[in-house]
Amino acid sequence: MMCRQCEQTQDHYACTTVGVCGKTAETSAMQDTLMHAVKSVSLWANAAREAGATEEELHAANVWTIRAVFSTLTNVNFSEDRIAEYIQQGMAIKRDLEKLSTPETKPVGSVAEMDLLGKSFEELEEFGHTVGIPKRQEAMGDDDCFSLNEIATYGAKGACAYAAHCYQMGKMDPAIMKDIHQVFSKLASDVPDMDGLLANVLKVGDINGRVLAMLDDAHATTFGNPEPTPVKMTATEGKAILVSGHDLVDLEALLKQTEGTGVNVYTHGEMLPAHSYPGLKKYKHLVGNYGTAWQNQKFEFALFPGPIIVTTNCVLEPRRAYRERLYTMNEVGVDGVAHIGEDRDFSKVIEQAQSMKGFTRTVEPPVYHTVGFNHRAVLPLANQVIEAAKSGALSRIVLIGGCDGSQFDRNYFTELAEELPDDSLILTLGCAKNRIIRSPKLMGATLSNGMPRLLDMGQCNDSYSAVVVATELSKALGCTVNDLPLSLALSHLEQKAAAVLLTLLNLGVKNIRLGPSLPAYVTPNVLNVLVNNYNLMPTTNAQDDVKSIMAGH
Ligand code: SF4
Ligand code: SF3
Repeated sequence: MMCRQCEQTQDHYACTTVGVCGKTAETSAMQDTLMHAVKSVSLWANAAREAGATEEELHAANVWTIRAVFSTLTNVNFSEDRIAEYIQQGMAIKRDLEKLSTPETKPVGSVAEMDLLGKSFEELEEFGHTVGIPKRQEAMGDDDCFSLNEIATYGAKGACAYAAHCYQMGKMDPAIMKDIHQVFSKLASDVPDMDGLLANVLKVGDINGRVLAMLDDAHATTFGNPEPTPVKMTATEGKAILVSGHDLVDLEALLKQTEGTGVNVYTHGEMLPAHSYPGLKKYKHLVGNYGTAWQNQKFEFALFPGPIIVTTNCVLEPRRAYRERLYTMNEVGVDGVAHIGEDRDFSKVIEQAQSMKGFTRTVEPPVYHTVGFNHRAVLPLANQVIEAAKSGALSRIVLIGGCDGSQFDRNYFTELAEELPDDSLILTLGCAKNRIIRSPKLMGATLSNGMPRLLDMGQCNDSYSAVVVATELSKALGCTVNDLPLSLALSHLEQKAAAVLLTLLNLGVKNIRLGPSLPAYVTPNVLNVLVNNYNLMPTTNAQDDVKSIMAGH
């Protein structure tokens, strides 16, 4: 196996025997086959479009693409069976697409011609070894071009995951799907076309920006505009179900089904911002948040006194202590763990919650954390922010966003937040916030004008908020985003963060700090391009980086 798609990869090189995430070599090979199938389906989807196929005819291919790709993200699907199922579905879809294309639009080459329909499990896995990183890199014959191919692949994975979230709310943009299929078609080629591959990387950034805008709109349309809301971070006596992941639609379905059952619902990890949506917080039994970020779930889930539902990333191979009360949904999969289907029938989960003790006492005094500083809530404060900056009450805005993880050096981001002067404003996004919001130094901190210093903008899915705020502030101040008193520090781990980074780069945003280490798939030459064109900076240490940030760098 060779997988290096995430930041926590072994020795910052690649996972070669078993994933640091727990992915086996067998599942990794199966995922390599699946990604090859995605490229094949993409080639045929392009051909069908060129031949005049309607969006209705392409619908199955569109939905399959985003879901199949989402299943290959870090910490999403460890089930080889489920990955094999996606491959078979893809191969059947490919055959349908072949019928929609014409001899003139028909793609050629081994990726287009791959056909694994009906192949055995072993054959599917075996095929993966022939299309893994080493083979493809060798075929391309140019490490820098292959690095660009990988950057676009991982960014496109993140964009597909966000598109899958949109689709949960019934939103899908045919123009975006066309672009996604074009990106994967380009990635199917092993021609070392440096300029074309670089353009493909930026195209992924553009696509992801559009997907994030659609997701932001879909959330607000479905659940109302997020608003600052204090969330109880401590337990309430009673039966309980915990929901993790990013998918608000699943949470809503659970809230509807648990209403009146006496079972309380808690959010975990990236579900925390759910409390800020009027359409969700209206449920009184959505009582609070439990736990921290994904990497602590083996301890936190074991101690939770009720069943746990993981709607999307991140899931870890469960301990025996909670395996029987863990449920996956959507693209998430772990062998031997119950999976809730598309009907979102939670009756078994509710039954199990009712049979368990739940929390036996309410923690007093309760602790609260305020969420909901989406761009819709922050922009009305823009004048206050600008006034504060002009009067000297606000020295700098620092956005700290992205993923959390188990490595100790991820404390860098908390230290960075703590080291920043008291007159700076900190915006957070993604599960990286989980360490920061518990910092005694930052809890409840305010600027001299009374504004909270820590504004929680939401999930990584809400990254569009940061783009809107930066763009609107730059308009109000008559400068570019790069001239704002704004610094960005991105804590990356998985492919959604890679997609957000590409979106920022595509928008021309410079001076981003990236850590805790650089991706293993970026070669020194490609890194030079990113440094020269975007002044992308690896994180160093919090003290030095704060000095540099406060000096405007
Ligand atoms: Fe390793 Fe990350 Fe790949 Fe898992 S997803 S196998 S941790 S590189
Ligand atoms: Fe976190 Fe998995 Fe990336 Fe949504 S939940 S940010 S790591």
